Amino acid sequence: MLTADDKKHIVQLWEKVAGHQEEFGNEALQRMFITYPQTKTYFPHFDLHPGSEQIRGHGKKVAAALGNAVKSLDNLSQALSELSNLHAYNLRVDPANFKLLAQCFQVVLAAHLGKDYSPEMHAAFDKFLSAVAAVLAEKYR
Ligand code: ZNH
Repeated sequence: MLTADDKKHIVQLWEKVAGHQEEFGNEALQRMFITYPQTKTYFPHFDLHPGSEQIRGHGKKVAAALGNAVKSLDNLSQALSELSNLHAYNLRVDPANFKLLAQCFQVVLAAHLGKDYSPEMHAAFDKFLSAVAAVLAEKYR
């Protein structure tokens, strides 16, 4: 459950991310594929080498989806409903992987934002990514 303070922090944080969405998304994915190589199994059709344009393109989509979610903090389920269908029925990504991407995204934020990624921001953003992951996983059965 996101508190009013969490929501405020998440919106503030995303203002700092907004100009770098593609770059941060790309770095988070590159990091995920190297740190947790098991995540590569979902992308057999991608070029997963460092510098891959496909990773960059996908990073842009994932970051844009997160940006949209930030605009809908009061009804994430509705905002992410199509993506939730896609992940549950088509992609069938093991939800454990959502935590791995979240972890990588947070390392990217810490590396780029430094002091601006304060413990309060970290706490709020971690709750946000967990909430997004919960929605993406809610239709699995
Ligand atoms: Zn996912 C896809 C988001 C996680 C795997 N995704 C996708 C997209 C998006 C997303 C936006 C696109 C769609 C369209 O196109 O329509 N994701 C997302 C988010 C998250 C995620 C937001 C969290 C946060 N995913 C994930 C993970 C994984 C995945 C963790 C594994 C590891 N996805 C995926 C895949 C796909 C996707 C495989 C498909 C790709 C292609 O293109 O093919």
